[in-house]
Order: sequence, then structure tokens, then C-alpha cells
Amino acid sequence: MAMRPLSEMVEAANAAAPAPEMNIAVGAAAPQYELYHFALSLCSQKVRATLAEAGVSYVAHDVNADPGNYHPDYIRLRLMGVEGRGFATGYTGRSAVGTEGVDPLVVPTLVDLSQERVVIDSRVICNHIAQYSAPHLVPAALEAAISHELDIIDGTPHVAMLYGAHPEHDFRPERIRKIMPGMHDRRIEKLTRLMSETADDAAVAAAFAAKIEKENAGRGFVHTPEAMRAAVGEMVDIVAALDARLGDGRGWICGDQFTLADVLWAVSLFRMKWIGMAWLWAGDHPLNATAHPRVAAYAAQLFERPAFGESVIYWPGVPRSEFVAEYYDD
Ligand SMILES: N[C@@H](CCC(=O)N[C@@H](CS)C(=O)NCC(=O)O)C(=O)O
Repeated sequence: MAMRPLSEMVEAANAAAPAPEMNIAVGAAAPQYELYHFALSLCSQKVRATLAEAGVSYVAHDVNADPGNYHPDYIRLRLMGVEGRGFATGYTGRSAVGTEGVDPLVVPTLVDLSQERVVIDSRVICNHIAQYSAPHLVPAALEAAISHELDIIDGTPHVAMLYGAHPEHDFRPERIRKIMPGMHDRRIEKLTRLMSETADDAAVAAAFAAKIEKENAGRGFVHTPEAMRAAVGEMVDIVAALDARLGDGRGWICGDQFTLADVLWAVSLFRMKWIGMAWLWAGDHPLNATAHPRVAAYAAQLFERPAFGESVIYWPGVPRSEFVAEYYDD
């Protein structure tokens, strides 16, 4: 089959956005990128925060108003960014492409309009933005240190924290505790229906099949108490180790310069707070007794950044949780 031009595929994906009233043009200049994202998605937040720190103009399309509800035109566009990497079919509670594979039915997806290129995976996307729009976020001398931090952030089991409960202490926001039971089953049902409707496109059908396999594995993971306990234990260790690295009095995580690693730590730490895990650094909790004041101070400094506020905390459609109520007046 002849390849359609990218501009046509972008147009089709844009027309398929389920909530066009949530399309947002950011910045006054001509857009450099089109971003397909979801307000609450952690990986989307990483990209929006990087774009905000880079100060570039782009158009954001919220494609995932109803998780599991992916339009074939969005999937076709995303598949152009896969570049031979294998699909993720297992589940470890994290979403790093490097270790898990590519999930063809997720956000974020970035289109670089001048390069006519589709870029997927938040880590690759953020590096792409920094390389072409904000080189100060990845200074050459700090490249290895930044990459090490990105490995840690990407390997943090945030997905497990959202979809699964610790068997003894479900610390998550009330609304999350209410909606998550049965979520994997509902998604599998919806995905199976969508797959049957797109059986004539083998590439899209293969994407649905991989996603269904991954959702099945996810259901198994969150219902395995030892897996959930271990994932929470990993979170505790990650924050303790972050506190230790901050121990030499450095201003930012890679030294005295604010970098991409700080942008992404901001998103990761805010998610921990949002989900009800600020005790990871406050301590005095049945799952973590130890306070980590350096992480507390680092997080506070990151959350105050205007670019972070506009792209994450106050981005339209980001639901509030009782654990971040202090950021909102009403
Ligand atoms: N490694 C990918 C992972 C993407 C990913 O897992 N996205 C999640 C949100 S952070 C998602 O879209 N979940 C919704 C779904 O599975 O339908 C990235 O960083 O972009």
C-alpha cells in the first residue's frame, strides 16, 4: 500500500481527536510541534513540562479523553514512530520503552512539523525537544549524568501505583480507589471491540492485539500482592537514593545547572504527591518511617517553577486530588 504523506495522517489524527474543544495552542509563534497527549498522563506531563521549559510553540490534542478509546487514525500516526522496536506485551508496573517495549496505544506522540517526523516515547521526545529547541536543558558536559537520572525516572513503577493498590495500605485518592477496580477488564472489553472493527488494517489490528495482551498482564500484576508490595518498596528506595544524591548540597540534581533531569523529576515527584505518596519524603508512615528533607526541599523548589505550574498543575483537565489541594484556591 502506498504511504500517505505525513501531513494527511496528521490531519486525519487531528480530526479524530475525541474532544476538539480541548485542543490547545501553546505559545504565540507558529507551532513547531503537534502533541497528542492526555491531561493526567504522566508521560504527557513530562513532554508538556519540557516544552514549557523550552518555551516553544505547539498544538496539543487531547486524544485520550476516555482511556482505551484510541482512534485508528491516531494509532496509524503513532505506528510511524515505532521504528522497528518491538511491542510491549508484558507488565512490570513501569512504562520505559527501553525495558518494556513500545506500547502502540498510549500517549504521548509528537510530530515535528519541520522535520516531518513522528517521535514517540516521552524520554526520546523530551531529548528531541531539548536537542532542537532548548540545548541548555542537556548541556554536553552533563549528558551522562542526565541520562542516568532519566533511567531512574523512566524505571519508576508509577503505572503500578495508579492502577494497583498496596494490599495493606491503599493510599491513593478516593476517586482513583473507586474507579480502578475492574479497569483492566473494561479496557480489554473496549479494545477487543475496537480491534474487531479495524480487522481490515493488519498493522492496527496487531497493535490492538499487543495492547490487549499487555492489559491482561497488567491485570495479573496489580492483583499480585507481592508484586504491589515490591513496587511500593521500590518507590521508597528511589526517593531515599535521590535524597542521598542531593546530600552534597547541589542546587539541582546534576549540579548547579537546571537540566532536563530536573524537569522530569518535577513531574515524577508531583505524581507521587498527587497519588498520596508524599510520605516517601515526609516519613512517619507505615510504609516509610524515614523523612528525606532534601527531597522535600527539592520538590518544593521544582513545583514553584512557572513552566511546571502552567504545563502540569494548572493544565486544563488535570484532575485535582486531595493530596495537592494546597495548590488550588477554590
Ligand atoms: N514509554 C512511553 C509510555 C507511554 C505510556 O505508558 N503512557 C500512558 C500514560 S503515562 C498511557 O497513555 N496510558 C493510557 C493507556 O494505556 O491507554 C512514554 O514514556 O511515552
